[in-house]
Amino acid sequence: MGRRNEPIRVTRSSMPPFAEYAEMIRELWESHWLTNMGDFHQKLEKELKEYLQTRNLSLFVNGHLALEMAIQAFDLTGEVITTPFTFASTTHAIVRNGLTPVFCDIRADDYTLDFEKLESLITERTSAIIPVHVYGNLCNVEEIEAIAKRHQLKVIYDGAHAFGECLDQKGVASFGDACMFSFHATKVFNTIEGGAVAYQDPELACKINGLKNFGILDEETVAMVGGNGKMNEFQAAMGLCNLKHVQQEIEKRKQIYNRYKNRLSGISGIRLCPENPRVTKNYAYMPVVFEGYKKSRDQIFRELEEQGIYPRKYFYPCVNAYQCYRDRFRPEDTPVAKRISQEVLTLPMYADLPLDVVDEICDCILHRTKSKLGQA
Ligand code: T4K
Repeated sequence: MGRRNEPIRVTRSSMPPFAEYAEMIRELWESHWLTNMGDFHQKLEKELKEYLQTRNLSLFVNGHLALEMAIQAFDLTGEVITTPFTFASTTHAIVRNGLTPVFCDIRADDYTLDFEKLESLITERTSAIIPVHVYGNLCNVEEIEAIAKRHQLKVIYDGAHAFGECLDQKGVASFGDACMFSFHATKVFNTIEGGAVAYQDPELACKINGLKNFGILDEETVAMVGGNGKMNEFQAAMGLCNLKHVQQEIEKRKQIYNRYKNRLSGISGIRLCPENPRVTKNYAYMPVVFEGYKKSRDQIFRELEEQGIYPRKYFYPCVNAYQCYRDRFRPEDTPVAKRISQEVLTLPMYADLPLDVVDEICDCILHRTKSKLGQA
């Protein structure tokens, strides 16, 4: 199989029909109101509260600042327990708040924080737990929150991958003290860049909304040392357009997922995430773990690359192996996360990915190819 003209990447942004977006942003030329919680911002916040089943939600310019400022809003101190099997953002948000991350290992089946190892990491300095619904695999919220309650800890979920998911029909935003969502271009629902934090305590509204706007409460009152985390009107307009199509996009992703599942499940050495019948999935990612398979993860990565197909090694390396954290943490302390990061490949997944390309990817994984290894 030769290299294709158009590369197939791990994902491709969902976009509304151009005319829909153009029509919506025409209003901005008329109003000249481009940012600072304008009409589109307010409308999107309202629509997302409904979609995500939450009473309290604040939009942000990106998911990272939503998490960073949510952490700030809770006035946490000392240590925060989190997972090393995630994107850089989760840990950086903790560290940039002056807090110490404590890494808990992950579960070997769904790669979420291992609640059975959680309690032994709690000290008198621990103030919160920040688990990640990684790939849209929901954490065991019941176990985590029972432990948090026993030790009076806050729980802030990194729900960057969990947009629109439900557990027993209950929106994922309803768990923990807060949940962050990412609306980055690569996510199931995007506002180009963007994010939000949903939270339970309505009293936090003033603080969270203040922090994202320099701590300004009104024209003459600056009550907090805030930053600038505001989503602009072009982003909000993109969100309003994309939200109309998101359910359809998720349906299409489901078809892709099912095709991968049909082709790759039941093969020795290939492991797909288990399906939780309680969870309504969004099919954000297609992670596959190669453990003792005839070809290694890196071999498959190279073979796909030779065909112009670019999966990603999300999340390799683990955060506790990053250069910037090397002096402080050891990946050996979280052996499951370390192993999974070396075995996992996230395959291309987006609504318009053609099924014949899915077949091509599966053929490449399942069969020997003629390419010479190591030449990619
Ligand atoms: N927590 C978790 C668990 C996260 O995964 C993330 C973000 C965050 C927090 C922080 O949320 P944000 O602040 O980002 O809202 C990408 C995304 O940039 C990042 O949002 C995401 N996680 C992470 C898992 O993936 P990269 O560095 O891998 O992106 P990049 O530029 O290599 O893009 C990947 C592929 O996506 C490209 O090969 C093609 C496609 N793509 C990319 C862009 C930028 C598009 O189709 N359109 C685009 O505009 O980080």
